[in-house]
Amino acid sequence: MTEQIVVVEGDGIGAEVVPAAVDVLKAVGDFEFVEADAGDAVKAETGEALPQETYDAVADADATLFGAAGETAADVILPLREAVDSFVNVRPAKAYPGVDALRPETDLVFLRENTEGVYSGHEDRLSDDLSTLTRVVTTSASEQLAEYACDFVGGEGGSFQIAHKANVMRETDGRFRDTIVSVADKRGVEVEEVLMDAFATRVCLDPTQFDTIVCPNLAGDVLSDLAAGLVGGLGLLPSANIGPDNALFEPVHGTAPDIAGEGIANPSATILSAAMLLEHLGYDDEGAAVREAVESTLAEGPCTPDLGGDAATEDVTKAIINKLD
Ligand code: GGG
Repeated sequence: MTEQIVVVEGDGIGAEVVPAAVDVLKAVGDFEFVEADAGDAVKAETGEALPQETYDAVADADATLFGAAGETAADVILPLREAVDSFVNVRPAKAYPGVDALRPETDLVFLRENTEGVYSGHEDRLSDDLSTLTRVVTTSASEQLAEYACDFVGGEGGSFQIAHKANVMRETDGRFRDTIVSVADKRGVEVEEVLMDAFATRVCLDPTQFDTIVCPNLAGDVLSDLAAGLVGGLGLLPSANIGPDNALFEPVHGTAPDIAGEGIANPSATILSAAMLLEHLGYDDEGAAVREAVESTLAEGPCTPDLGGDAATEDVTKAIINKLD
């Protein structure tokens, strides 16, 4: 059976890094690619940022590769994650040999709650003076994340950290924390609790204190971007939005409007996201080969300007593909 991969470039550098990753996927497998639109440009043209046919295609696909969304992020990314029923956003943040990193010893994976918290979309303008946001935390979503985290660290005898702020948001982060700890306890998995503000400091000072960090939605978004700063930038962080039967893969970075259209965006994050996609579909050898090709290209060059080089997106992509032949 040929798997169907939906490809949504989105805005800005999404239109440069996603085709690069598709070329890499074509080099290692035989997939059916279906292109679908979403984002600022589509909204300007049609009035809606996420056409229903894109939502349906993503929901029905074997997997989706997504680029980036700009001003319409809330109208695109949140519903797309909902389309795959994604309860966790897996964000590895790893320093690679050859890349000038603030903290070369960094090797972390963030497991970010993916549908709730302050990204639940319940915002209201109540008056000229007052806007509100409803923060949603359910036991069921927290349990699903906790079970995934326990499996991720190998089950009984494993361990992970949880970054929360339950000392202030006692009800919402309290429920999140209590549920995660209770599931982990039943599974024989050790949990270290860290207040998320303290985590931000401690991870900068010594990232080796942490390995797998479970976070509420916004904290996972922010803290993984912080970790990107430790390893050499956002051009290096891939992510996987995992649902029970479907998944969507995207670089952690956004549209990068400052360099969009110049052909110099770092494709590594999206190509590493494609490696996660391959592994998700069961192509473990191909996924590992793509990851190794990215790692050796980061070590030997060429590299894009964000990493101190002067190569184009296309040059880096070709170098990665050459290593796969
Ligand atoms: N490729 C991911 C992207 O477009 N990031 C921009 C952004 O605003 N992300 C928010 C989020 O990941 O929840």
